[in-house]
Parts: sequence; structure tokens; C-alpha cells
Amino acid sequence: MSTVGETPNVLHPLVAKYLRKERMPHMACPGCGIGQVVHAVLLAVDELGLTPKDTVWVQGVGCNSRITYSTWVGDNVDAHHGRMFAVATGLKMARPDMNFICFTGDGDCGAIGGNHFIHACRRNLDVTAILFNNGIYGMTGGQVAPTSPLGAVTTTTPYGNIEDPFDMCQMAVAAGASYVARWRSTDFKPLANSIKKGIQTKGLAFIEVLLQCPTNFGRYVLKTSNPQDVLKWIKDHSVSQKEAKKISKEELAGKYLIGEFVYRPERTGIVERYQEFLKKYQKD
Ligand SMILES: Cc1ncc(C[n+]2csc(CCOP(=O)(O)OP(=O)(O)O)c2C)c(N)n1
Ligand code: SF4
Repeated sequence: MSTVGETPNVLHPLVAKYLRKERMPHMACPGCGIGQVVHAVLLAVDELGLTPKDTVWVQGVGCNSRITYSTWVGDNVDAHHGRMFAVATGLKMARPDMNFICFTGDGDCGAIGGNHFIHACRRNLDVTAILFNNGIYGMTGGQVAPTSPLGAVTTTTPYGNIEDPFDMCQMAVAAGASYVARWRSTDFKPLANSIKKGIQTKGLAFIEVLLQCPTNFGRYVLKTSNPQDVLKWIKDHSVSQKEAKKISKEELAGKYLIGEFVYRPERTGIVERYQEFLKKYQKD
């Protein structure tokens, strides 16, 4: 038995293998979906046989990054708010032989980092980016995010959000990423398989996960702190692309599409082209 703040005596085998023990237990609120997503990442890493020597974690600022920060047993690089792609670009260009798994939030990536996000997709940067979309700013206490639903009551929109939410997957497809997919935190196996596919894809893999934030999204938007209620909301507001074909436009309004949106592994990107450029022009 361990008490709050102490490392549990028995760690999950994937945690024991890949995460720093001194960072456990992690800091997510009870019922938060971040742990489910990190679990899927660890399974993907394990099944691909990646090691701390060939893989680096990079993150921005937010609840997700607070949890992934310094937890990977290998190198872990933290970027300023919204600057994860800029930092990952420098790292990947310098070390094209390494895998970079990047963690970001919907506020981090869609608001302050929006421009970096668009250009990372355009350049088709060869990294795997996991977007934790909880529909709100979690770490700073429940302000409206670019992904908050229309009408959402948050700490900064007490009368309801009057903006349409940002579909970041559609943006990634339009801007040129090689692989784009969206899952829910409860889609564990498809999510882990998608992360594996993303890591193996040359070019940018952008994988969004809809996850439950009972503390802020639950509390302000749904008026509940029960994680199950938030999961039910996500389930009721999402639909697979196959199911979406069978329902009307009206029924689809305000719903998240789930699944893979694009897979174009043949697309080249900046990392490959830069290596060719170096071969051609770099003097010995
Ligand atoms: C330049 C800058 N602006 C604002 C902040 C404050 N800030 C830190 S985390 C955060 C919200 C992050 O929200 P999101 O990316 O959705 O992540 P979540 O916490 O919900 O996982 C904000 C606004 C900051 N750290 N730096
Ligand atoms: S505030 Fe929300 S996203 Fe952040 S750790 Fe708590 S439940 Fe998770």
C-alpha cells in the first residue's frame, strides 16, 4: 500500500519499463483521461520495440505536458507554451535517426501554437504528435479553448461560448500531414494501433484523442465532476465515419468524427528533403 504522493509499491509493467519511478504517481485528477492516452502510447512504444536510446518525448504546456514532462526514461524535452513543433523541428533536423513523440493540448496546439501547428503540417515534419483534446483549458482552471463546443459555459464564457470549435484534424489534413486520425480515450486498442502506425509513417502523424476532464470540462460545461458523465457526453457527441454516412446532416451537427482521416505515407517532407540538400551542398 502507498499513500498519496508516494510511489506505489507495484507499478504497471509498462510504467516500470518506460517511465521514471520518481514521477509516479502522476499528477492527473482522479478520473482524468490523460493516463489512458499515455498507456496507449506506452503500449505502442513497447510493441514497436522502441528504446530510450532511439526515442525522445517532447511536450508543450498544459495538464498533458505536466504529466508527460520528465517521465520518459529516455530524453524528454519541454517547450514553451505552443512551441512544441518548433522545438521538435530543430531536434528532428539534427537527429533524423531518432523518433520524436510529441504531446500537446487543444489550447497549447490550437490557440497559442496554432501557427506552428499549421506549418508543421505543411512541412510534413516527421514526428508523431498526440493531441489531448479535453475541450477546455485544464491546467489553468477551465477557460474557453478553441475546441470548446458552441454554447459551452466556462470560466471565461459565463454566458456561453459564441465561437464555433476548431476541427484540428481537418486543419491537419488540409495543411498536408501524412497521417491524421481521431479517437476517444476509451478506444484503447485502435488508439494504440494508430500511434504505432503514426510512428512508422514518414511525415507528420497527427493523432487527436477526445478525453474526459471531469475537473474543468465536467464541472463548468456539464455541471458534473463524475468522469463517467463526461465519457458519456463524449460517446453521445462522437460517431464513427462509417456510422456518419448513415445519419442526416442535422444529426451530425456538433458531433466529432472518429477514425482515420488521411494516410498518405508516400508524401515526402522537410526532414528527408533537408538530408538530400545537405548531401548535395554541404562541404566536407
Ligand atoms: C505564453 C503562455 N501563455 C499562457 C500560458 C498559460 N497556460 C499554461 S497551460 C494553459 C492551458 C493549456 O490548455 P491545453 O493546451 O488545452 O491543455 P490542458 O491543460 O487542457 O491539458 C495556459 C493558458 C503559458 N504558460 N504560457
Ligand atoms: S484538470 Fe482536467 S485535464 Fe487536467 S488533470 Fe485534471 S481532469 Fe485531467
